[in-house]
Amino acid sequence: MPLDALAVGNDAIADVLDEIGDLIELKGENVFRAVTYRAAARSIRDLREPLTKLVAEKRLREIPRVGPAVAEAIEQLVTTGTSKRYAELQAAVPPGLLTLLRVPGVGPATARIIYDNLKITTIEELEEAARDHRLQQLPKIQAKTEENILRSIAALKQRTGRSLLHEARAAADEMVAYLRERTGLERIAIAGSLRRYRETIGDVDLVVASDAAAPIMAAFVAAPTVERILAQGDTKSSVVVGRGLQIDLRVVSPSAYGAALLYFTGSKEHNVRLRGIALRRKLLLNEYGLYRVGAEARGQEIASATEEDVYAALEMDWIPPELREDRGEIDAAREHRLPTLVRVSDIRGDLHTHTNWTDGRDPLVDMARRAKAKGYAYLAVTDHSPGLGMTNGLSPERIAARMTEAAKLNAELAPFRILVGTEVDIRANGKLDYPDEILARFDIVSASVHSSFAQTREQMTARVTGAMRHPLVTAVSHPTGRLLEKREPHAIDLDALIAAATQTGTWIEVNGGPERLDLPDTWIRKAIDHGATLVLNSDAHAIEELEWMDLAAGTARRGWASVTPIANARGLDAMLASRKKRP
Ligand code: DGT
Ligand code: CA
Ligand code: CA
Ligand code: ZN
Repeated sequence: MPLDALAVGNDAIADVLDEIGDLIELKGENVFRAVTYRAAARSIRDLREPLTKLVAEKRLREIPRVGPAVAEAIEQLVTTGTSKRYAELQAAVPPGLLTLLRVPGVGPATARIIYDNLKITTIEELEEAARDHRLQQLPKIQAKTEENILRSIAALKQRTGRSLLHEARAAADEMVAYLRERTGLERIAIAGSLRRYRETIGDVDLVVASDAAAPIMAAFVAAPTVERILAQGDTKSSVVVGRGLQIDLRVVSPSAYGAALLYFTGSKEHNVRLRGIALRRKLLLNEYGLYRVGAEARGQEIASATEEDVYAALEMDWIPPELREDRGEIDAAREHRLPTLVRVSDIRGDLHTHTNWTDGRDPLVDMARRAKAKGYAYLAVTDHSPGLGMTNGLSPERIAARMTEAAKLNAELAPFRILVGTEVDIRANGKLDYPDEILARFDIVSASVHSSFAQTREQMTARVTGAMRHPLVTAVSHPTGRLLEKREPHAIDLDALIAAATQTGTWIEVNGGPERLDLPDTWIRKAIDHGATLVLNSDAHAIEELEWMDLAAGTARRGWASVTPIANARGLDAMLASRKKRP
């Protein structure tokens, strides 16, 4: 498919060059030529100027690793949307081969072998062949490769095309910053599922208040991150930025900003219910405002400037976006009994983090300094136990060294406190990966499952609740094991897990890792209703990932959480005192 020539960005061109590289290899041409195209693609991703500009100024050869052939292809791609070389390759290579390449673990050579021998061109056929062990009978394909292919296909099937929250947030923030700088807009807000902190995002919705829409529309579609324009109108446009993420932008008059924000924040179910309530009062609610209907009323406007105005006119309290899912929030708002939701600024410390001693990137000193700079009172470092699959898990000697390191840093950073904890593996048989005398040395023991996910619901429930009954276990981490867009939650009885939490005083984690967001929101609400204590964690493996606490807080807010049930919304002493009683 030719690219939309006027709208192509550098990343889109780089993607095509990578694809040309793949096609060259699939066709069986000299691998060196494929390498040339891929090297050029890398250079282009690092460019600080648009290719369209370089083409116009005939400066393509200034790009590192771009020779005459590649420059010609780029010029054709930028001006016509395709290139001669690209078209020839596409004609020469069966289209199914590229499909096979989409499966991680299948490179061009493997794809060739599979296609030549089995004539496979779809992922379904590939899966069937792998199940029947027909792949490992082929030359140069091992049983291990076949297993990897099956696992990759399972992961591909989990993908819905929705984006993870942090990716959508980064793209939205970048666009908002750009529009603020470039245009004279009055107000701009992120609306839609992103404002509601839904766990995955279909597309990003932006609402702008301005009386002059045209320059904002023009700036939006010309933003540097834009790869493709889907629609461009007078007050509404849609674009695609990196990784296929769509951004919708609407410009509304400042007087209707509140009504528009309310409408485009959704959810649709929340909107439908609000509209029903309005209608019963002979009022019409839409994205422009709240109006009186009926012959004599003549569409008289009641409210529209702010969300608060609209909710107030419907005789309810303003509803935080995270609650707008039609899960009882409207009745609660009418009866003035919405919870005061926890804010990320209420969190006093992070109790699940990793360093470069196991699978993290940064040393403890950097993690601690960043945590202190964020305003935290404490940070627990919870590197892994040595168990199955854990690279470099901490031995007793290294735990002792870590205690010494932490004591030294604590002297320097006081009153900030580093707590030495562990993320201890719950083995398949339910046993913890450290003996009790070692567990007893840690301030925080977080237990979690990292293996044998395929156990039955009964086995998994017994395994996890058994660990929770251990007197030295402070918390259970990422309880469902789901990886959004990648892996289903494992089978586990969460009602039983919540019951075990309340009986034993074990905390349940709300993990803010953007792939996890685990415990999920609806279960958070149940856990709170049953009196369980939660702990909000980032599970950071690098200093900047400490910011993922925001996602944990957003998820907890979607679960109607106030500060009350949250262990790490408490100061150091109160938090430590609220741990399960130790023997
Ligand atoms: P997403 O994009 O799938 O993650 O979820 P949303 O909630 O961002 O949905 P989106 O982008 O289709 O629409 C944004 C908001 O616009 C949505 O939350 C509510 C409002 N909206 C969209 N379509 C309708 C509709 O047919 N009826 C009503 N009442 N509201 C709608
Ligand atoms: Ca959306
Ligand atoms: Ca949308
Ligand atoms: Zn972890």
